Amino acid sequence: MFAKPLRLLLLSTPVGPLGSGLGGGVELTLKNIAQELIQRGHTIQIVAPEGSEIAGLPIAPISGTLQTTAQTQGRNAPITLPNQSVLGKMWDYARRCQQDYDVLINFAYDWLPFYLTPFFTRPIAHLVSMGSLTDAMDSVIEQTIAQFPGTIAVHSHAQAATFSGSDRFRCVKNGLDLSLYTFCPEPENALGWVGRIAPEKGIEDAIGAACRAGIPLKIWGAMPEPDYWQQICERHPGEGFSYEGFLGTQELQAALGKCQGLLMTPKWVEAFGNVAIEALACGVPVIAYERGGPSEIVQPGKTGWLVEPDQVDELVAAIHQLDAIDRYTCRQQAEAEYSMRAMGDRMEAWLEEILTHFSSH
Ligand code: HBI
Repeated sequence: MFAKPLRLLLLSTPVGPLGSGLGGGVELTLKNIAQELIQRGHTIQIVAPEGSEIAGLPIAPISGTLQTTAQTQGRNAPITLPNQSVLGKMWDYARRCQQDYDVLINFAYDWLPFYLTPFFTRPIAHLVSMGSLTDAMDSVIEQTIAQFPGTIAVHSHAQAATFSGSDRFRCVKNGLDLSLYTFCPEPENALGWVGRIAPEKGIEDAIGAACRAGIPLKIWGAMPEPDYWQQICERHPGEGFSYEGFLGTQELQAALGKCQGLLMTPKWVEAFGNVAIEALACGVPVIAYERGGPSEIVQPGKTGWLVEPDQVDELVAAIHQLDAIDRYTCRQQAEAEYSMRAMGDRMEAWLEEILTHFSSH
C-alpha cells in the first residue's frame, strides 16, 4: 500500500477538548482512526484544544478560545474567529511543523482549514463530519474539492448529497473497535434511544412510538439543554421512558445491548449515525427513519427496519417486527463493514489516492 509508513498530523475539532463530549461523534471517529493507523505502522500526532485526552494518544495541546458549534449557526452565518481562537492557533501550529508530516488530516467542520489548504505545502485530507449547514462552509468545501480533487471524505452518500458536487467526495463510512462491544443474544423488555438530547434528534417520536408499542424506552446521551428535557417530560407525562445518563462506551454497550431494538429518529440528515453501528455490534436491531446516514447502514429485514421519515405509526409497526430480525446477523454486519480493519482499509485507500494525486502534479 505505501512505500513507507506515513507521518500523519491529525487536527481535531475546535469546539471542545477531546474527551469532553463537546466534539460529539468526531471524538470517537478521530480516536478510532488514530488507533487503527498506528496499528498499521503509521506515526500520528494529534493537535487539539488544551485539556484533550484520549487513550494515551500523542496530543499537542493548543490554548485559546473554543469555536462556536456550526449547527447553532444560521445558513447565512458569517465566518467568525473569536479573539485568541484555538482554531487559528491549531492551524498556525500545523503551518510551522507541516514539513515533519506526509499528510495532514482535518476533522474540523470549520471554514479556516479549508481556506488555508492552498497555503500549505503538504496535502490536507478533510474528513467532513456533518451535512450542509451554512452557505460559507458549502462555498469553501466546494472550492476545495474543485482545486484539490479527492481530498474531501464524508461518512455517507446522503451526507455528501447535501453538498453540490457530491459525487466527488470519498465515502469512508465509519468504524468501531468491536472488541469493546459484547454481543447480547437475549434482550430485556426495553427499547433504546441514544444521542444528544436536542431537537434535531427527534426524541419525541421515539417516546411516542415506544409508548404506543407498550415497551419502556431507555434514553442515553448528553443533555446539553436540561430545560429542553424538562419540556419533553411535561409533554409526555407518565409515558414509559427514562433518562439513563451519558455513559462511556464500556457502560453504554453493556446497557444498550440488552435492548430489543434501537430507535433512530433524526430530524436532520445525520451524517452517519455511530450509535447505529454500536447497536449492531451488540446484536441490537436498528429501526431508523429512512433519512441520512442510518439509512445506508440498516439492512431492512436483516439488521433492522427503515421507515418513512416522521411516521410514528410506522415506527410502531416496525417495533412489532423486531422479532423477525436475527440478532447475530446484526453483529455480523458490524464485523463485516464497520470494524477497525474495514475502516482502516478505507482510510488508507483515501490517503493513498491523495498522495498519488498530490505527488503527480
Ligand atoms: N462546529 N464549528 C464547529 N466545528 C466542528 O468541528 C464541529 C462543530 N459542531 C459539531 C461537531 N464539530 C461534531 O460534534 C459533529 O461533527 C459530530
